[in-house]
Amino acid sequence: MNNRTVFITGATSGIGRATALLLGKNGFRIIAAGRRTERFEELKQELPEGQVYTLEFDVRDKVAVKEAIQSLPEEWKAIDILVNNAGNAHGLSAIQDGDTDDWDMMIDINVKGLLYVSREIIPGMITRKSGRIINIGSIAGKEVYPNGNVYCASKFAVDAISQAMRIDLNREGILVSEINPGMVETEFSEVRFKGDKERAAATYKGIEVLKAEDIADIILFVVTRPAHVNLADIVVFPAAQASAAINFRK
Ligand code: NDP
Ligand code: 8X3
Repeated sequence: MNNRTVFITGATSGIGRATALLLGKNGFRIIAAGRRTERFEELKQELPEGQVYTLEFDVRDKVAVKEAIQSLPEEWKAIDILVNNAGNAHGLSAIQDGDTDDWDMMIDINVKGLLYVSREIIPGMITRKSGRIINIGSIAGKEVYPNGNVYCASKFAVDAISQAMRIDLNREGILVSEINPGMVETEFSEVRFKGDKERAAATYKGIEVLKAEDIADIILFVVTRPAHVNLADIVVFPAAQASAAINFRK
């Protein structure tokens, strides 16, 4: 079952990092991608030697995505599982006040980045007639919430792409799952609020939200199901949350 190779985007932080660690500790070979290379060293130290291969690229740069994936050494080229996790929210404003640079970032990273990485990795899976793709969507891709507009749109796109991938890749023997978390305490809100740690912390104040490790645990469960089982679409909330915008139990 293990000794399979997992490619994880956004492995330098939050959900991606927790997934790299958990899957790595469970014997999977990890290709960890991200931009903050200084964080790769720490990841390497926490996993057995030779179990992690790291790749630096910005998912928005389609040439860099291609070159990085094509640069993988022969023994790392056969990717069994792709976790499309890199992504973030940038800003939280009413549509009429939105910053167009923030909009570009969310669409370029969360939607186009996911597509570029997938486009480069899927052909190898098709040749081997096997593979799993896990797309990290969001409850924001199922329900729109106030001021979430373009972030929600980017995650609705991830939902549509996941459904489309599942159909197109079914005949190729590739299984596609989408995991849609509610609130998870990571660097997500710090990025959304452009480094304002106080505002980020206020998002989770008084609520017990999910941890990155909770999502990693679900990813491990999904990828260790027998080959005839596909968990296609999962929504996961903290117990205190019941929708994207309302019903927080404090
Ligand atoms: P973090 O901010 O902790 O991690 C985001 C990761 O994405 C980082 O590793 C970052 O790496 C990577 N990333 C961001 N931009 C780029 C880029 N341009 N190129 C390459 N990598 C990039 O957030 P989370 O762990 O919370 O987010 C992971 C995923 O989970 C996202 O898709 C997010 O939308 C989704 N999600 C998060 C929820 C939450 O409440 N936290 C809830 C639902 C979904 P680096 O900066 O090193 O490149
Ligand atoms: C992140 C979840 O609801 O904070 O995708 O936007 S939410």
